[in-house]
Amino acid sequence: MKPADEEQLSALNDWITAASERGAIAILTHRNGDMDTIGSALALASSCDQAMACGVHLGRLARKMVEELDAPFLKMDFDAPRWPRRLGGIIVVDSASAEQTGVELPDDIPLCIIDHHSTNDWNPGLGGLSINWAVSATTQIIHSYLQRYQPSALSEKVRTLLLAGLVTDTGRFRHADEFSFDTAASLLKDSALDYRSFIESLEESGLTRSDKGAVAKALSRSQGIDAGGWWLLKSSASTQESVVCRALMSAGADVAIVVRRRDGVTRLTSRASRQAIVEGVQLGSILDDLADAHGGEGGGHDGAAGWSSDLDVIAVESAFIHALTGIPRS
Ligand SMILES: [Mn+2]
Repeated sequence: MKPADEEQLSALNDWITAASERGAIAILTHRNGDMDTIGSALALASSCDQAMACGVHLGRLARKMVEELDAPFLKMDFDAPRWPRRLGGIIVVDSASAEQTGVELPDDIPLCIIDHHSTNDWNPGLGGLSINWAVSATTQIIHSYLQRYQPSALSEKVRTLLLAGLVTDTGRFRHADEFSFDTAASLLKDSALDYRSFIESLEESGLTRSDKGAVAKALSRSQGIDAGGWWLLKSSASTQESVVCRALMSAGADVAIVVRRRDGVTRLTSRASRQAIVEGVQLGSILDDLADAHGGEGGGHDGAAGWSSDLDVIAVESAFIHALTGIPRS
């Protein structure tokens, strides 16, 4: 770990100590919570009596994991989030912007942001702290903190949550680097966790019959386009966009996009191959720029990013194709 990272962990420890003296700490996840955000929030909350993990919505896998581990998670109402009366601070985990939390944050409460997205729109303000590491998963930052300051919090349950965030955010270690393996090895060391059955339980697709039907239809609608130097596969889906994207990537896409229109919002989900990233595609910044130019909210990682806006499906697709076509293949 770099000395600067050590300093940030120490600042985090001071921030948490000060906040817990003022009152309760809400550890807030991003909406449609994936395993990285939910695992980070639950693991960090378990290390502090004053802290509670909370958020507006859990994704399917995270919900299943929370139920299986019987982990305490407070579901919030996005219209009227109820915060504890004496709130000492809010820690937002794995969220690239305030909008991504899906709730309005009270403006007089100190904020701490813990994130790993390459695009990040936060301004933590007075009394705030921002920790953004270029790591594969936010759970790695939480693990580094717990290891250093709260090692007794690293129970089997917490290790499982942290590992689940790491395994899913690295796409089963496909987007891993040396530090991801370091974290994984350290989580498994002296642990009773059975890695094989853990992976099996993560991989149960959990798709319902109607999800499977929707995925099959989305695949039958897919189209291939030469977008400049890039082979783009695109489709639209009513649900399970990331499953459809993964299938399109397996079918040889440099870049895959899936769009969904619901409740007046068009959501574009995108993925890029490692080779495409190396040769110049950075989806997070492409979608961040498109959101700046056309409205809505966009960003993410180089290889996986999203954009939500009120444009129609055709406009969203053409804006993306135009942007991708403009990137020369290096
Ligand atoms: Mn993440």
